[in-house]
Amino acid sequence: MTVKIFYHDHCFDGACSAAVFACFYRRAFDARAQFRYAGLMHRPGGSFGEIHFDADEHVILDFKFHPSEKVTWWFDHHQSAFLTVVDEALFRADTSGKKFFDPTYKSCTKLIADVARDRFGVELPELAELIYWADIVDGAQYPDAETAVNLTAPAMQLTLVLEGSKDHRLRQDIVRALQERSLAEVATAPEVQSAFAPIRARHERAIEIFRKVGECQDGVVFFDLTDHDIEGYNKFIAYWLYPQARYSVSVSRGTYRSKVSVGYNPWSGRPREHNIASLCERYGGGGHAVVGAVSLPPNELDRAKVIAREIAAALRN
Ligand SMILES: [Mn+2]
Repeated sequence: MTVKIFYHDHCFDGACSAAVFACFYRRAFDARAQFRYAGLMHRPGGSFGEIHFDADEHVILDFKFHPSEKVTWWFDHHQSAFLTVVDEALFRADTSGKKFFDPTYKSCTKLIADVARDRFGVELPELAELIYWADIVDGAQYPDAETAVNLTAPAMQLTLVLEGSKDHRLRQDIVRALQERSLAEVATAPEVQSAFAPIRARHERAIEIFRKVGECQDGVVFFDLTDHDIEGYNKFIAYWLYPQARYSVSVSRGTYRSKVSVGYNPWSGRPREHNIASLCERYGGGGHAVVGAVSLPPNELDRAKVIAREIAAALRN
């Protein structure tokens, strides 16, 4: 049997989903199945792009529903899994017993493992560590800021390599390795470590910049990052450096926008008393109750700074 696994690429949960499904399939259906892997990425307008169904079984994991009858297995946990009402109706009418959708799951990896155990009687105890970490990373359920920032956990290193590496062979090698080896063994492989080195260097530089510019007052830490070139930093750095801060506000300059970022520190030990989305909406931004942002054109940096200061002042009250 040839089995082609399409999975959410550049994503730790996507890679773990592919690894867990392959182990489950081997155990439940065909110990000698031949697996091929193909990463999928979200595209503007939601199209799948070019996709080739050229195996005996086609599996889509941690990614939206595809209406083709060639797709024999599907697992997803994203709220926005259906592009159209027709797709949703097709899923609801499916009687194969091989298509699963549950948006209450923090990770698709855990959904697959639970379905394997509960519906097919297949336990995968050797993958317990992988399943645990996929749930932590995809659900941002870190026990503390230290775990999210210090990057010593093998799962964190693999997450950054999978997200950042442009080498698709390396990303697929990781999917295969995760089926046979521990996270620590996979993460310490020389090819993974050499991809991780520049990512770690960028992260450490971001920490130094945050340390230099942070101003903490009345439970709000403020970062004016506009003199520095850091895009796409780890948002937990603020809470790791300033554990006493209840909120963080930062203003940064990017190529395409000036941005004000606002967040609540879940490890501050103090309750959130402000709705961050509503606060950002006052300035044309948005988000969730716990994290939000306001984006402005790149030439409105001065206005972004004023807005950031106003939001910080509002959060101090
Ligand atoms: Mn996921």
